[in-house]
Amino acid sequence: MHPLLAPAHTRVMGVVNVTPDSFSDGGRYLAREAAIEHGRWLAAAGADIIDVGGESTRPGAQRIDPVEECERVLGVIEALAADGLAVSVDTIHAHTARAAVDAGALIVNDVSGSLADPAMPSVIAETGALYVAQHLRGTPETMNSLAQYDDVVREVSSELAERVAALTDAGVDPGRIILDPGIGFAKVGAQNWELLAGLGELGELGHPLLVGVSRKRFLGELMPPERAADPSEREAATTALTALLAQVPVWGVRVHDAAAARDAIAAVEELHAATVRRDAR
Ligand code: PMM
Repeated sequence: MHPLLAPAHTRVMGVVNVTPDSFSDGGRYLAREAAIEHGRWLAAAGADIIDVGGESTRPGAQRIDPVEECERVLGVIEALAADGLAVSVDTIHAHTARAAVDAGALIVNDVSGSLADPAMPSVIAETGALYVAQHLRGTPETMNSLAQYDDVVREVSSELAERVAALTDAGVDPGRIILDPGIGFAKVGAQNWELLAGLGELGELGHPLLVGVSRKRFLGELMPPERAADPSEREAATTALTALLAQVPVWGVRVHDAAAARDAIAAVEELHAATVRRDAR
């Protein structure tokens, strides 16, 4: 078993979005340096894995070319991997996935679960990378219109099982596949809460689970209107969910605030250990 998948506390995956400055090449260099610094800062704050992405996946976001995407992420991945950090690459492109693994990434985090690029499964099989298959319907442009379910947990579960079958048919080791329900990806409002309530059922697929709720829109929907639109206001709700996810337990959480997630998980672990001690009396 890969050490990153071995039984341990819930892993914290810290997010680094590499967005180049549009003003000049100098600005691009600064964006890269800033991204590397941010990755180091997340690791120091307790992130076990640094997730580097060069393409926004927000609803309606513009797609970018894999060559441009590589230019954004590879230098960041190389620098963080050279520091000895566990790095994942957030990409839907097989070309970028292969280049990122060559640059030192251990994990390919694909929000499309390989639906976006038919070459992805064979790249994962060939490189032997760990692979996060996230549930998605359609593309970031179309996903919200496809958020129609009779039973969101059952349907996400069976669609993820289909992704696992496609990956293993291409030669991917099932022991290296992590599954992610894709909170906010082709799910709206209450569908996200139902999925979180149904994680036990998704766990029955037999793969580690990664969950990303951090600062997402569905958390803003709980808040008074004057705070609803600001993602940074969603941190308390994010951290509350991190604690609950650590109790499920899930394998990992993908977050922006690594320190808050690390502390929440440490508190849950401590409480669990105290409960075990008391029960043994
Ligand atoms: N969410 C976003 C991007 N990548 N990857 C995985 N595996 N799971 C997620 O939930 C996920 C992801 C969108 O969040 P961001 O725009 O804040 O990075």
